[in-house]
Amino acid sequence: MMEFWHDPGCGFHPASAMDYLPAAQLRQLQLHRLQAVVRRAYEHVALFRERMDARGLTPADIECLADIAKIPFTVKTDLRDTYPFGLFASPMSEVVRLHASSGTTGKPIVVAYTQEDLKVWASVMVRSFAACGLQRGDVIQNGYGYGLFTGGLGAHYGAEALGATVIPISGGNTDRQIMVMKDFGTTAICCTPSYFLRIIERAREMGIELRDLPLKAGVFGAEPWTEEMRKRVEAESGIKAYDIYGLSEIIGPGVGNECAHQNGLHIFEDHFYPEIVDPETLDPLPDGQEGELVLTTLSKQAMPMIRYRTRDITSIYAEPCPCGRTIRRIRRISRRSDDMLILRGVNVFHSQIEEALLSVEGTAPHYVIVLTNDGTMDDMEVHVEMTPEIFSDRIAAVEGLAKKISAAIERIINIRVRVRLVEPNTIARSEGKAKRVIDQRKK
Ligand code: DLL
Repeated sequence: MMEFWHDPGCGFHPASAMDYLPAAQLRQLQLHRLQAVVRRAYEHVALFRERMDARGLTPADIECLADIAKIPFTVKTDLRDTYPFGLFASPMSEVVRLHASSGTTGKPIVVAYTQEDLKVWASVMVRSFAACGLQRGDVIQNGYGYGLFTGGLGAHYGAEALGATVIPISGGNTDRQIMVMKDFGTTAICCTPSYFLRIIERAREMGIELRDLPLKAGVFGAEPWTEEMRKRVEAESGIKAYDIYGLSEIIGPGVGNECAHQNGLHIFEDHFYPEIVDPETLDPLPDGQEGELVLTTLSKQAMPMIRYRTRDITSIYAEPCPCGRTIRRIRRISRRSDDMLILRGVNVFHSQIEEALLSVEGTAPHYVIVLTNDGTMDDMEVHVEMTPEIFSDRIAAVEGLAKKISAAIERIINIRVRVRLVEPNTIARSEGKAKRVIDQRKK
């Protein structure tokens, strides 16, 4: 194990030794934990036991990792249908924290943690921060919302466990974020990528150059963002922008994180077992092939999730990462299977629009997709903000820009959509997850 102590890239912390386990040892650990978690869920969660019984399965049938494919999936509606506590596998006397995620409609979903679950969560957040090169001595400004959302407290306890100095500022109040960043010597910020764009923009208005501050890294997640967005963020702020992934149902932030190579997110596989399945047939897909990410919590006590369908679309990288971590990577999640819009028979994802418009110079990375329906057919208009420079330019330049964006979108999705350039600062800024689609279709 000695080599773990000398890895130059990972900002070493003892918890991250698990990132480098030899593959055979990791698989053995995963199997052992899978068997235990399946037993726990079978014994304590009625819905899971009934589904296993219906297939004639018992926990003893899980003899190797591949046997996971025999187990039924869990989906978001299972959490709604058993609201609030129906999937808990621990008595309330052992549950020390609840979080909830609102989703778009109806009742929220509720998730639970035992003391041990919170320790695991802090440890995977430590490993996430370490993968971003952060360590004791760093000053981490936590702009994720504190409260029922998992982002705030998840990043908070992870940053403390790392030994960094945490500033629990939560989201919003952008002027104060910038003042604190400057006065407290923030070296890393955690928030959604869309909120960081707002910070960049506001800092500029205030005459503050982010690149002149000690800020060196951003730990951005909770919503899809593209490689083009990363390039913009890094170029405009002078920091390294890392991608962090997670979801409430599994633990919150810290399911996976990028390392210094910024090429895929390492999944903390000793706690979260990833599979990729075809979202239509639900058949398992081999490494390298794109499909829906399915996650199983290997150590969760209060609320084990077995084969949870995330709806997030990605693939598992088959190749090892040059950083030396043996835990596998997933490609960045740029879309969800339920984010898909069907326009004139063509499947369109927000990420494709973002990728196209950010490839054109003179656009600000602020956009919304407006869906309309004239009674016969769905239509889409993309509203994109101009940069102040372009806005003050000649009409011809503005028209040329709209054409360029439209052509860039057409190159990617093969259909022409209307592009409307709007004045700087007219598209609503988010403090958390950005709302990219405005649906004005008559239902
Ligand atoms: O967003 C947890 C989180 C907080 C992750 C802070 C990262 C940072 P939920 O609110 O339950 O949990 O939303 C989970 O958000 O299924 C994805 O669709 C999306 N998501 C989260 N991280 C990323 C990311 C938190 N890095 C849902 N890239 C997930 C793309 C992401 N999508």
